[in-house]
Amino acid sequence: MSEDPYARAAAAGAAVRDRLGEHRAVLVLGSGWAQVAELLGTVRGGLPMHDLPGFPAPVVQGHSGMAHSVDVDGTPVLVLAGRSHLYEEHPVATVVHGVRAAVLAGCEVVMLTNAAGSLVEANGPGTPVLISDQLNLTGANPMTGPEPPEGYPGRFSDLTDLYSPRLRAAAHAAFPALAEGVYAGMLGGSYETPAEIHMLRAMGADLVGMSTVLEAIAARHLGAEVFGASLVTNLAAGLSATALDHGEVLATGKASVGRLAELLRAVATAV
Ligand code: 8IG
Repeated sequence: MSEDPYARAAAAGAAVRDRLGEHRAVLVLGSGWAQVAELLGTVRGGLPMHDLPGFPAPVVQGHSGMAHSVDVDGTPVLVLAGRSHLYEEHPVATVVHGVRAAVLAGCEVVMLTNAAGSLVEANGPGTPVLISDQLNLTGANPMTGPEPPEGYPGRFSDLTDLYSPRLRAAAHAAFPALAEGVYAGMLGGSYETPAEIHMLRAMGADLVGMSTVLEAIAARHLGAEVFGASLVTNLAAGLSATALDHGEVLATGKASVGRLAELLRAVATAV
């Protein structure tokens, strides 16, 4: 396998086209969004992601992320259920590999979803929040390393309007009351202290999590239109008077699955 992450992603993209066909959009499902997959549309096919070149072998035995081809109201969408994180000590090129592969396979839209903590009390557990912009506080960036090879855009991508105003408008048209916020992407490995949440609030963050920001940068670099949404599963550290009840979170998540699917369908059909 090539040392060049773009060649690796192109090879994975070719394998996706070969085995699952062509797709207009890729949807990365974060935790809390898994049950949404079956409500999106008609599943045409699927395979374990680690069958494709460049994807890491499953960490837990027999527990690999799946790539599915789903027809969403006539729009073919590649659904990636599972992702790699920096806190697992995956290199940044591995973290963004799925998104790069999908874009190089022809996906013009990248839809990123995640579970996140909320810094806004009004957006409690179970609330879907549209990502309007991001703070990449991971300390990593997919555009570091060797210059992108011949035929790819240069590294200093313009990240103004990183999250597509057009797709945000489509989401708001379908759900006028939908909350919107800035997502702070952390390296993770632990949650934050209350002091760190206080800092993030002063920096303009509304959401906090451990994914998405690197994938968004890599997708934009390759010219894709980016959409992002978080499902709030907890209020960030120091904001909740009571300790979080996990059962309650799961119940709220379950109750919102239908709305989450409707939201993604609205965006997918705007592609
Ligand atoms: I779910 O409160 C979820 N993921 N960093 N902080 C960070 N990541 C998260 C949180 C949170 N909740």
